[in-house]
Amino acid sequence: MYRPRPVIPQSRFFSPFVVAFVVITTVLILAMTIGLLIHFLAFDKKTYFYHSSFQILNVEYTEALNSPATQEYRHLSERIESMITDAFRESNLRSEFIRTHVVKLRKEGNGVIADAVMKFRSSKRSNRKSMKNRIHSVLQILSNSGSLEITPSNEITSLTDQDTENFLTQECGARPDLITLSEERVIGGTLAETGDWPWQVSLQLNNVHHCGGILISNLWVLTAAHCFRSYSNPLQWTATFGVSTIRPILRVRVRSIVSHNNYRPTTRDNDIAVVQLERPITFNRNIHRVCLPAATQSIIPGSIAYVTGWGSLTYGGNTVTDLRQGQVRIVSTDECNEPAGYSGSVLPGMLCAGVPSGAVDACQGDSGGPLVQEDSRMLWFVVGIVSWGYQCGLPNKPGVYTRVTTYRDWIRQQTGV
Ligand code: 4AZ
Repeated sequence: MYRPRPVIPQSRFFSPFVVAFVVITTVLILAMTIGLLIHFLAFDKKTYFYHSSFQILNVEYTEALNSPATQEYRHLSERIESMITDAFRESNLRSEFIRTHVVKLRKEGNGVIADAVMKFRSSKRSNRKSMKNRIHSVLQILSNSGSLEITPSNEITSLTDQDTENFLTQECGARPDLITLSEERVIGGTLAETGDWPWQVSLQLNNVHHCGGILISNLWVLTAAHCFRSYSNPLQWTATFGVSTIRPILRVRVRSIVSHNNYRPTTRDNDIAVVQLERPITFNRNIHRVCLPAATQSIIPGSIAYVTGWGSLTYGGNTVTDLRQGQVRIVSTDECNEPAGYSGSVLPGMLCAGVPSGAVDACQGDSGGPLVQEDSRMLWFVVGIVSWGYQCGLPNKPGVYTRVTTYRDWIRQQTGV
């Protein structure tokens, strides 16, 4: 009887060696393709900075444009920044353009000139000359778009990283990086990194940290008057810069100390002082000034602020040698003055800030240091000076700060800043 032989598939295409070869080759080719893609998409890229000026024809220069603290300055800078951004987003440079920042508004004739830094990310092999030409042609679009009459300058300068750093550190309140700060359950908050709070000063008595301070110009440090109650001789004091109080990156002697004439130790009213350094310092990435708010700026209850310092982590504890930061929220003076809080001891020249649990707070040794807030343009403003509080880190007992806006004119009278 005929029985068909079972058919054993003998196709040579399915030989295990061939299968293995095909799989390995495919994987290798895929890996190489992915590797090359990653290389060209990510590692072949470099950051480039350019500077250009923009003449604004239909805005008259006024005193309000003299300081980045005013609404006028903020508003005009934001409009210019968004016009430049829109122009690049709609151009063939959209994938290279990262961000622009107006570093200065200046007066020319009756009009305004804005200096802006522009950041791009493009291939290492790209031609910088053709890049300048491409930027130039995109910026030409600005002259006939939007409500601002802008004439872009023909001059586009490519900046080194050092040039860019100089531009940004001349302006007040710029942090080198925008790091997300986390809340932690210690009064000290979390450790700061080099350059995070470049205006933070350590005021040292015979070379030992005694109080915090806030750099407001290349010559002046803002602080609390109570720091000098027992020691008012400038010869005993130095100011240090950098995150470590024991290995500072700069130490400068103090020339003079000016405490507020009406500082009252019992009520702690007018707890503010300015310290003049012996010589002007040169700003860099890790040492530069914070912005001062306008006297009229309102500080909004509930808004986020950061306090920084080398103060103790517990009431009665030791100060620390590495700078710490804590995220808090502004507490309204009414709430702060409730019977469970400070029962009316918080005066109009003071400002409260804390967290409901109390866990993040300033403490002994933080005095004189900054409470800062970020504005819509990522510039940082000092709104408070660490002044007092009932112990540290207790619920309903937020930190109390000198309200900087109240003393804006006093600061100008004493320092010219
Ligand atoms: C102090 O004694 C001090 N919790 C500073 C700030 C606070 C309390 C005390 C705020 O220098």
